[in-house]
Amino acid sequence: LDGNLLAVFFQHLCFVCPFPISIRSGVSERCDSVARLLRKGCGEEFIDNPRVKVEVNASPSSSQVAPRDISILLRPGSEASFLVEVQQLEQYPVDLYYLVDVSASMQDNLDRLKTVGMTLSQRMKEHSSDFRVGFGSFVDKPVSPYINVHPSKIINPCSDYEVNCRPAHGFIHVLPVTENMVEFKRVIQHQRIAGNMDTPEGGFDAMLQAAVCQDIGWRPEAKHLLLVMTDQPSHLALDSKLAGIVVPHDGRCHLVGNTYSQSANMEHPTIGQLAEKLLENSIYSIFAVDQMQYKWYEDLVDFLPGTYLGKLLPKALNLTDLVVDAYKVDSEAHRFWVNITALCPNGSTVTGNSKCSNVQPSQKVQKPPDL
Ligand SMILES: [Ca+2]
Repeated sequence: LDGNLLAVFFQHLCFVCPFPISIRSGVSERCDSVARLLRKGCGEEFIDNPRVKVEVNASPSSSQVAPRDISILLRPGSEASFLVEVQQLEQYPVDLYYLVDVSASMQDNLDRLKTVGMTLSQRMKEHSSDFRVGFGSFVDKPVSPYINVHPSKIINPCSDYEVNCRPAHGFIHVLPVTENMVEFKRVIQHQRIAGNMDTPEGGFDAMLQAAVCQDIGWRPEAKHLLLVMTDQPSHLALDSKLAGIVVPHDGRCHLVGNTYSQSANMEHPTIGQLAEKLLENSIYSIFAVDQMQYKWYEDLVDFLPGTYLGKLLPKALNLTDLVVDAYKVDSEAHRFWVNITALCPNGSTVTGNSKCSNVQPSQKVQKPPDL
């Protein structure tokens, strides 16, 4: 849908026998067709037969799509339909948060961002008259073995290369989402690279904070774009055991001042945890990644809803086109066939026609997808 992220939760259902059928067939085979369960010895009265169910979260929505959450219990091969109201807000608000890996190898990209950041903002204003930007940076967990803990290296991790760079950090929220482009430009100009030891960086830690923290300044009615710029894969949950960090991530915001305070205490979030928080907060992630790491992110995006992946050319030459393309793309539902019929304000209801023309900002369009 060409508005905010609509979260539709699907769950496949099967017939279930409530107890293990036989030691030989194993617990996993309790989920099967009726005929097979009977053959395996499960009494008909015990077989659980769940029905297709559509649950709509009716809480009011101030965004362009209502309702925001729909849960569907669906059997393989079955159908369900529901009604979605789409209303174009007059100013089509968009929030774009730059989440930038500022580790040493990103120097070229960071330099480019200093010039391309404003161009990108101007291009986005062609699509939204109410466009705001924010900025945050990340590197990695600031503990050994991810950083060199020699006292001289903690202050300047790049001293061996006679380059002055700053200490590593998990996530620093630098600029809340704002319409003040002068401030945005000033903030980017002041960014400096930081040093750390190992190749993967702490991208997931930073993404989760950017998704859940109120201080980021996401507006409820806006489309939320989280632009992640990096040239390395992210550390995964459990990686940080190497540093003696064994507390699982709790999925919450931990900003003290503008810095992620639990970087050295909590593990990286799991991919599932991150996906849940992105969905909960209606956030579209855009991965702008170096070509060398493209494959790693290609494998990842299937697990993160509403994610767009783009190859970042050297020195971020194509950053503007990449973000504008990502903005235009609608995310897809995998493994489900969705049929959308738009009920237009002019009364047209042609089956399969998903678009209405000449819709005014105050008018609502209803889209009932048959699944
Ligand atoms: Ca690292």
